[in-house]
Amino acid sequence: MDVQKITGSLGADVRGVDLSRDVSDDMLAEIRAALLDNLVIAIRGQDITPAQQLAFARRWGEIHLHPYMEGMPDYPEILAVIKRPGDKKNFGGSWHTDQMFSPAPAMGTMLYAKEVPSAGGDTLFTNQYLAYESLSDTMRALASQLRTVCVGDNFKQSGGLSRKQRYEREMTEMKVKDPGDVQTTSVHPLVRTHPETGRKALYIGGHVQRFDGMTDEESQPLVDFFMKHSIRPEFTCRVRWQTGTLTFWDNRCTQHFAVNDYPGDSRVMHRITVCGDVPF
Ligand code: AKG
Repeated sequence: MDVQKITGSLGADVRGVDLSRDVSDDMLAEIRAALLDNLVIAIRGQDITPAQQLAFARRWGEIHLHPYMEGMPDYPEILAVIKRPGDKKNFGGSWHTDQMFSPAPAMGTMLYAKEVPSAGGDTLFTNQYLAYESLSDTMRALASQLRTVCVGDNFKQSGGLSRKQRYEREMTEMKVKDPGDVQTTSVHPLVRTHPETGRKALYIGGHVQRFDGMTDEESQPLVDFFMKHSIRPEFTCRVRWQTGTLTFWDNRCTQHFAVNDYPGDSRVMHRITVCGDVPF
């Protein structure tokens, strides 16, 4: 397996892996090491079916079902992330970490590129260990005391419309559902400890509405500071897709952002999220 870093902060291109074949335990351990070292790995040159992607994802844990989005008809565990020329909504087009509104958010996400625009459509990632470590001692101490209230459906920011109502107007092919009884508001520590590496990371993203025990007004300037800090350019990398790239990212120590810079073009990805732990 060949691993080439994308930037000095995070991200690596991985070659020499064939996910259409059985992945041995040794190979899986190498992939895990590459993920934990680089936080985001772009496994290049794959040609896999939905069943093969699902089999690979299951090696990492249970599959997390998206409470708001319908999966593919034959593979409910796989969400087709589709953007067509007329679509207003760019799924993932703000900085976030996946399913932060869940009590046990997704550990990792794998996105497999089926169709990519002729130019653009990259995904940006940012390293949240660096975001935490680069705070002053005083700010780190403050951050360690804060807990975020994370919501799946931020009515306030969306003119009173539900996520389902908004998405139905703004997307043509992605199918939205109501979450029903699934919990979509959760409180998490602003600083979390990665359960595998033991390192501390800032845990913030677009689902954060406010800090627990504080008003919206009190929270907003601090939320804005932590968001702005967490996406400083020197913490980031950019994954450029090719058809057949499978990018796997660790949601416990990163945020990501899908860039919408391909007007008139289409982009189709197959997405699977793996369940994670309750952040601590
Ligand atoms: C997500 O799957 O959570 C996204 O944000 C999509 C990222 C992308 O399409 O590049």
